[in-house]
Amino acid sequence: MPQPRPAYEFNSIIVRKPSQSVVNGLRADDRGNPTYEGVAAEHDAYVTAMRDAGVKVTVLPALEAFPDSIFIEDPALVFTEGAILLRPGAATRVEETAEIEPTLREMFETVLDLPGTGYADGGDVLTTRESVMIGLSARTDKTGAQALQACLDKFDRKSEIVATPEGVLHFKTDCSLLDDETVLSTGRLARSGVFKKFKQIIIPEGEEPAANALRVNDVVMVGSDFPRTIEMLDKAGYKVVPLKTTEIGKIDAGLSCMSLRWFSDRI
Ligand code: CIR
Repeated sequence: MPQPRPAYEFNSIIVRKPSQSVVNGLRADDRGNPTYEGVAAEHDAYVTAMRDAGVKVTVLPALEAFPDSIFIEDPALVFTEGAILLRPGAATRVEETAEIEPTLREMFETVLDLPGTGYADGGDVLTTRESVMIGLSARTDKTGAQALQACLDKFDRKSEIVATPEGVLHFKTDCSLLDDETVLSTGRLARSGVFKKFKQIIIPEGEEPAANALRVNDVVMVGSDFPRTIEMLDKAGYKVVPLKTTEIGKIDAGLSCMSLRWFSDRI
């Protein structure tokens, strides 16, 4: 049987430009507004890094009515097999799904709707080679997670529902995939035992927001504000690309949030 493609191999991503309203993005604790210029610069550098990593980037226009719409990972999920339209768990973000839908219908042959009435955010979904892990959080409820499992069944993707530590926005706020056998995780998430089947690299204490890193093809993108994590991954043999996340960090976002990533067999 042919080996499945590594879960971090991508040739396509979709991003959405930040709106001026991004300064009003949702956040759990107020550490001051990000600046529009700062977010835009971080977004531009991200797009460049993606192109350098060998990915075709589709850039969608900003949506002023949706301050958090730059975080395009949350209203949908994408795979080689097709796309899934989700129902974000924050009231101000629910309609972002309708905004992304026409693009996904154009780019994917199969587009599924999350059935039922539950909620699920893409930030709670970690796609690994063996299964799709769905974290329950304040944004993803059990009904939504189970509805998502029904969609994933249609793509023949195994899935499992797991827990997100209390007070953590999304499952992937605290972890990322480094390769098919290895995850980068905060200590608090690793202690829950969800990554028993993986090698685990634990984030140094105090650098927890670095856990939302992003492996894309040969490189691992990591927030540049986290030198100890960068050094640790570098020593472990990963090719690290540091990217500034200071401004998006003020509205609880990290590197995975800014793209929908998949391997398209149509290009
Ligand atoms: C929100 O609270 O929805 C945004 N301010 C941050 C979303 C981050 N997205 C992600 O982790 N996938």
